[in-house]
Amino acid sequence: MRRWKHVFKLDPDRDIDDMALERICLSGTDAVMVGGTTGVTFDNTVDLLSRIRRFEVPCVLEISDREAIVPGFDLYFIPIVLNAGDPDWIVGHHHLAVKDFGPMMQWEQIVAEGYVILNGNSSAAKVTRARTELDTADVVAYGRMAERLFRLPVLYIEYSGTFGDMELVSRTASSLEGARLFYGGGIDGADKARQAAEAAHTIIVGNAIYENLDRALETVQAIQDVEKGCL
Ligand code: 1GP
Repeated sequence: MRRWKHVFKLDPDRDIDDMALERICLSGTDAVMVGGTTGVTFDNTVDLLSRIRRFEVPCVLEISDREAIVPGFDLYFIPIVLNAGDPDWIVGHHHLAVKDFGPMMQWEQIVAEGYVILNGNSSAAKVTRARTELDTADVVAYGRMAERLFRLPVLYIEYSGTFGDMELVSRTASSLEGARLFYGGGIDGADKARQAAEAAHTIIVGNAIYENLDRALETVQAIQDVEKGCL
């Protein structure tokens, strides 16, 4: 996880055919993350996991509903929404999940993510009642809280559905000393992938998979170009 540069995020509530899934899994991405905000069930999560498992790519679950926690993933990412207006998304759902599953949890497989949701129109913002009117100093402060106060290994800046402020992302990443900055939102092709990769440690590509698969796949090569320094 600490070396990932590129991740595809697949939503169990959205259809993807076998050919498209194969292209995603063989793309050279560092990992496939399974997660979504609405309509995620145990059944559609199991189904997607079993299809991804035909390939060798690391496959992780980002948990948004404790009814849809499926065994068999490589890692389990748990969002803690630092700017949620509804405290259930900071500690409430987590408390219930650990109450139910605590004795059987494999803690070494669990990665807590400090989320900051910045697109007020996204489903994630609405569900969590996120306070999205934040400037760079606010987000840098959340980053420091995530890393230094709560010792979280990941800060996830989430603009789901729209391309965000790369200056804000870059300045926040620079303020982190050890945590990784994940960026997701509106990466729809190589150009935005390059911009995001220069600002963040890891970029997440979601919606583009379903909107324009060829362009989504180009984001993998774009990251490899950034890595090689051949922009
Ligand atoms: C969503 O951050 C991811 O959780 C990716 O965002 O769907 O806008 O690519 P997009």
